Amino acid sequence: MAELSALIWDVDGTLAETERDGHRVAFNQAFGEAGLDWCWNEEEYGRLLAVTGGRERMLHYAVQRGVDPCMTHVLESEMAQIHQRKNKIYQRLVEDGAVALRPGVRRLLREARDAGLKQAIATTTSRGNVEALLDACVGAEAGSLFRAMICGEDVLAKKPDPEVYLRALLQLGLPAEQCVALEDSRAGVTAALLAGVDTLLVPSAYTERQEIERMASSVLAVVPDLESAGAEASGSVTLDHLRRWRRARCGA
Ligand code: XBP
Ligand code: MG
Repeated sequence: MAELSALIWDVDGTLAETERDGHRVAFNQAFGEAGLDWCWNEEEYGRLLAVTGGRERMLHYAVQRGVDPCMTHVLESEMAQIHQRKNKIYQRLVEDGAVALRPGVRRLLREARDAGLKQAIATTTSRGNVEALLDACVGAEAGSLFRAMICGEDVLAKKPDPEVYLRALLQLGLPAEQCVALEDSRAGVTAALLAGVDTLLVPSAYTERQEIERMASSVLAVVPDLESAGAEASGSVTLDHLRRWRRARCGA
């Protein structure tokens, strides 16, 4: 079977729990500044996460609230402006320490680098948000970790479309069979699997139990976080675990 040569990392929910205390808070502040009476509580935001991409999420919400479809072009430019402001607010929150890397992320990033694996980022979020998160939570080391970074601006279709993964594979110069993706959401797992990349599911605070159960048979394994490889494989998630899960999956 193909050797494991690269890890492809999702960002929001996987590298860090960015949604509840980062993106959601920033959206609400931007709405307030724009004079909108929108306020997304934790529960509602969880439902809205089914729509990937912040701008797309806002448009979806506006249409849900019954905005006149004839006003869509006006709405789109207004949403784009609010979204830009939201990202600025998000980046400030991240700089101020609102989010931290999830358990085990730094360790596995380093283990993969030290073992000579390539690593990439494949995310739906905006590039400035990823850069702010890496600056605040990973620091100067980020430069030595990632060979490729595909963000929301780089694709025509966001997750669950596989485009972000296909582009990451292209930049890594590797076939899907040599890579493992790390994802927290249904949209992310779908995107990775459609690109042919084996996936480890690390559910985040917003991943619903039912969705986890539905995805469990399609992924390499489901672990609560990267410091706990699960009941059958004690300890933290290491490259050895990933290799073992890949072998088990292809029956080798
Ligand atoms: C998560 C997303 C993003 C963020 C908000 O992406 O769907 O839309 O919620 O970021 P992933 P933007 O899990 O692929 O990292 O407002 O920049 O879209
Ligand atoms: Mg995610």
